[in-house]
Amino acid sequence: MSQTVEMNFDGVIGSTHNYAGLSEGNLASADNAKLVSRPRQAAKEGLAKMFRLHQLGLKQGILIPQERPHIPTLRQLGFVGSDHAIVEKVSKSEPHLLAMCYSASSMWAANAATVAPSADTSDGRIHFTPANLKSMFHRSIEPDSTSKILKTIFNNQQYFVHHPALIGGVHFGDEGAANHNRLCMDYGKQGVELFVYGHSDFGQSRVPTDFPARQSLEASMAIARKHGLAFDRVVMARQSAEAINAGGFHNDVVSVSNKNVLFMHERAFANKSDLLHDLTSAFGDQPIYFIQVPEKSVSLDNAIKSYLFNSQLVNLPGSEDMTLILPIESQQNKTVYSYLLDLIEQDTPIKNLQFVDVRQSMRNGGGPACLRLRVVLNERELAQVNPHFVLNDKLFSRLNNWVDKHYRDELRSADLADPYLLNESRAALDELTQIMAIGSFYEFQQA
Ligand code: SUG
Repeated sequence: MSQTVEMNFDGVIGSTHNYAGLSEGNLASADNAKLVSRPRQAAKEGLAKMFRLHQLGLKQGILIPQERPHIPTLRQLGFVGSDHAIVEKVSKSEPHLLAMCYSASSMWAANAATVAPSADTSDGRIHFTPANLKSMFHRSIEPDSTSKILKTIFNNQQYFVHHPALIGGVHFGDEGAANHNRLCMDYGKQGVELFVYGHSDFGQSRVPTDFPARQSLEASMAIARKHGLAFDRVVMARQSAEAINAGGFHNDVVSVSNKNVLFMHERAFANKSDLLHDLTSAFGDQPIYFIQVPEKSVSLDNAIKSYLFNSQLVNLPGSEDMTLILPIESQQNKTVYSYLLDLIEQDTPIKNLQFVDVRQSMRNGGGPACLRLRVVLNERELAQVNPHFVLNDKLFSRLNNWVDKHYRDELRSADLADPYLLNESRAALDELTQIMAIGSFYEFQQA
C-alpha cells in the first residue's frame, strides 16, 4: 500500500533574530522587547529540533530565511540612496520601522501558508496559499518571498498549485496554518478541515477583544473556496475572545490536532458545543477524540505561558500511539507537567512526551508548532519535493557549520543600525543559496 506522510517544514531561524516587541497581543514578544537576543543559539535550537524529528523517523524539510533587512520595503516607502545610507537614515528617524524590516519572523513557518492535501481538493493536487499576514506590518512583508520559496520546493504543476496571497487587507487577514487544523482517519484519506478565525468584518458583528484578532472568517472562507474543498468537510469556528485576550493570538497556541484527535483548552473556542457537533457530524460514523484540558487543571493563562498546546502531535513511524513534542517550558511548569503525566495514563491516543528547547524563539512567542508548516504528501508527491530542502544528516551538519560561521552570538536593538550587520546577513544568505543550490535567489543578489 502506498504511504502518505505528514512532513514538517521548519523555518530556519535567520541571522537577524532579535527582540523588538513588534506583536501586540503576543505576550512573550511584548514582555521580552529589547532583550538581548542570541541568533546563533536560536538557529541551533531550531536545527536541533528539526534533527530530533528526523531522528525519530519523521520526514523533515526546511524553509530558508527571508532577506533581512528588507531594503526593497524601505525603498517602496520612499527611502532613497545606497542600502547602507538607507539603514543609517531609518535607524535615526524611524528605528521601529528598521526593526520591522529586520525581523527574522519568517522563522514561524506555521504562518507561512495554508496547505490543503490532495485528498481534500477537487482537482487532486496539493494547494498552497501564502498567508498575507496583514495584521502586523513586519509580517506583511513576508508573503512574496514565502511564495517564491514554496514554488522552489514544490515545483511541479502536475502535483502542486500555488495561489497568490489573499487580497483585501485586514478584512481578509490571513495567518496561514496557525489557524488551520486538519482532522482525518488517515493522512491519505479525505479529511475535515477546521478553519479558526478571530473576527468577521462583513455579516457578523465584530466581537471586541483587547488585542488584535488576526484571522478573519472571510479569509478562511476564501481559502477553502480557492483550495477546492468540499464544504460538507469544512468547519469554520471562532476563537474565543478570552483566548485572544489571554495572549492566544493564534489558535495554535490553544489547540493542536493530529489525525482524529483534537487536543484543546476547554476555553479555546467560542460556541464550543456547535464546533464539537459540526466536527462529529462531518466525521460521520468514524471516531473522533476531543481531549479538552479543563481550566481547573491548567488555566488558559498557564497554558499560554507554558505553550502547552504549541506542540507537535505526531505518530512516530510504525506506531498507532501519538507523541506530543512540547516546549521545555511545559516540563518546567509544575502544574502543566503533572497534567501531562496524568494525560498519558488516560485512555486517549496520546501516550508519549518529548520536550524540545526552542527558548530563543519562545521569547518571541514562537513554540515548536509555530516553527513548522505541515504538508501531507503521498509517495508520488514526496518524490517531487526539491530534495535540497529535505533534512538529512549531511544538510543538518552543513547548516550547523554555516550558522557557526555567520551568526552573531548576541544582538541588541542598537546593533540594527550597524552597517556590518547588513553585510553579514547578506554574506550568510549568499552562502546559503549555494548550499541549497538555488542560484541567485534573494533580491540583493539580483541588484
Ligand atoms: O507573529 N512573533 C510572531 C510569533 C508567531 C508565532 N506563530 C504561531 N503561533 N504560529 C508573531 O507574533 C515577534 C517579533 C518581535 O517582537 O521581535 C513576532 O513576530
